[in-house]
Amino acid sequence: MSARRVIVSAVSACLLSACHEGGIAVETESRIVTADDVAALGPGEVLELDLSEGAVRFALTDGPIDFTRVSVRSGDERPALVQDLLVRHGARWGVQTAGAAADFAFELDGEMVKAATSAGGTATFVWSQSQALGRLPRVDRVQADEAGVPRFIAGDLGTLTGGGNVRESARGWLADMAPVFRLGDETDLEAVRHHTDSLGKVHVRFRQYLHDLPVVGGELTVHADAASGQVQAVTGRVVPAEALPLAPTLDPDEAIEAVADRLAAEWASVDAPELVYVVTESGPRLAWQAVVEYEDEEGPQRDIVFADALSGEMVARHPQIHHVKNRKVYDANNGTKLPGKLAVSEGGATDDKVAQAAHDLSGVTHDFYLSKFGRDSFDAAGATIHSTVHYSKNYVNAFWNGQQMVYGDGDGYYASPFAQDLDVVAHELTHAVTQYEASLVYQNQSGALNEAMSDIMAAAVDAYQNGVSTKTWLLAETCWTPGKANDAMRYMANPTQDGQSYDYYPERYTGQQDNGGVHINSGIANLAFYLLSQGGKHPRNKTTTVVPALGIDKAAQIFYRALTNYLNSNATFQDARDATAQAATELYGAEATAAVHAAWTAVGVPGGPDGDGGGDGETCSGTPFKGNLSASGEDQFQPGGSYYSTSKSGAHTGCLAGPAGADFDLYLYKWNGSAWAKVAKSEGPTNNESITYQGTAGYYTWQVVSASGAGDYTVTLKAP
Ligand code: L5W
Ligand code: ZN
Repeated sequence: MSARRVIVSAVSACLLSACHEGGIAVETESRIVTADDVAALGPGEVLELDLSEGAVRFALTDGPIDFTRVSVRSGDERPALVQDLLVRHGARWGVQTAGAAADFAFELDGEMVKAATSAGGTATFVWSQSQALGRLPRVDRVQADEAGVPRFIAGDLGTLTGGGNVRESARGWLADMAPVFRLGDETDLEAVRHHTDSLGKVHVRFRQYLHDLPVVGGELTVHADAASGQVQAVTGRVVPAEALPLAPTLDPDEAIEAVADRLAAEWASVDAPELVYVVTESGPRLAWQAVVEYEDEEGPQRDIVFADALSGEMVARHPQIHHVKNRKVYDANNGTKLPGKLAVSEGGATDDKVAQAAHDLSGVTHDFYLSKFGRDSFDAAGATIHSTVHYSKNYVNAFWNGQQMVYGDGDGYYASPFAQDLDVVAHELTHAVTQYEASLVYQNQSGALNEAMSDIMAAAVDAYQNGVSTKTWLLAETCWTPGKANDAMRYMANPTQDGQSYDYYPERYTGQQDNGGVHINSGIANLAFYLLSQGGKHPRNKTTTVVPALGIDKAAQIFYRALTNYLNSNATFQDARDATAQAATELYGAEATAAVHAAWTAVGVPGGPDGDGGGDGETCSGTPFKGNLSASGEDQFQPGGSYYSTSKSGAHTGCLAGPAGADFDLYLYKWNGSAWAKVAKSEGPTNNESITYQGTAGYYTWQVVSASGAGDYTVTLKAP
């Protein structure tokens, strides 16, 4: 840096009041900094200027100055990067360095810096933040929170690259920008929604996770021009990991009980407390979160409460007043005019059992979506749920008409009133959710997926309300054929049981009826969902794939995520395979993804890893291993009494051909780190068995067992 004696003219270049003396131009000593001074710094070094020793003049005579490498302070104040000061105060000071000519110069003095750094919301950025900001083409405005994390940046912030997927491109852009927000590897940003507005701007919203915990209130939205991809702003609040606790010290139930007791003498909590970070007015906290319901003088309340996981203090309460259900049920009085006469609305009740059921069961479905997916009503924005009962005469149907649900009373033989069946209500309300999300066209494969989503969520709502049982997998068993016990309208565990539905993709219906088979090909996806939830093989042995059970909760999360993020209006079954696999990977990792692929392969949908699915690839091919079991109860391991290892995920197939008349069974084991765990079995009452198992990398071995009989066998094995 050079210190030179310069004449500062009061009119031309003097930006600082200190160089005025009664309006007369005076001679002032000022240090001059140029680009060469910054270029002379060592790697990572910052030029530090103490302005209490006098003002500094920055001149562009040697070219543009990298202001991210120059800091100024006045005496004991914290240093501030000049880049940061210019971004936030340059416009007010009349200093615009971008594109300025070589004769451009400006001065900073201690008073200016003191005023700038003490102004509210102007926490100084750390070096890595400023560096990342400095990489952006043009920053017009930055607002930061008290901790110095930006919550509003506008300007020309670069371009979204990466082709068609705007969420992925925005995510990539944010990954580059992570240092601006002081985010590191502990943070994950999940794209939750995007939309393009009438001005052609696309807004992509992200939710923050920190140490794999949700950050309530941690959100960023990237705003870009949809056509050019130019990022124009990024807004929201995120929480850096710095200095936040990692683990709770308080018991979740006790912590929630203590805060709920302060709200009301009587309360009920929905679901188990969840560990989260929550953004509060006094900064982020690690907290136990729970939904608590109680009543006070204003009526029923539903709050999300947050108890500090270390101190127990109630650090936040998010009233869900706008989340309180809003339902209206109308009576068509056996006519077809909609919506009919209002029969019951929120907070009320009616003697009409069918109208009351429509009210109650739409409430259960609403609560399911809110508690399982955080979704507030079918539009995810608290829309009122309208239903009409007693529609038409002897009407054996129910539907969502794009705006409301409509229920017939049935004819007493095929069906009793549809509104009294939770499956039907959940099915219809899910049509509304689908309309607002993937908008699956109600025809052919996309229509079958639309129907399947409704049946699948009906099963999940049934399980939410009643627990999982064989009834979970029956659709509309409550209203269907009231005179006949134990039957149902559809059977998700074995779709062809209704005499109409299909359960195997290569055999799907391709005619014109039923909008291209929407209610009958849905069986294919219904069965995939059932197998993913409960595990097992195709009920009619159309394939040999053994699907591992994930449980209905995880399976439902996967399908919901696919519906809301990855399916589009003309999706096919293969698209559903990809969408659910993607959702599974993101939610639960490789084993769940393999289970999803196995489920689609089991129902014959093509497009799996290693080309499996589609009815091909399940034939036995591979290496034959021979053996002999000399009596019932004997067993042998293959290959060759030993085991094998794979480094890849994929299909393991084994086909056993035993001696005629014998009953041999086949098992597959995987080493779980300390023992051999049985992962698949085929125990038919015959000499032949086959298994296809989708597995991750690891050690495997096959076991052949004689249940009865003796003799030579061949087992043909294939591994990824
Ligand atoms: C009612 C229960 C399910 C409606 N709608 C349906 O799309 C339903 C048939 C009868 O699949
Ligand atoms: Zn339907």
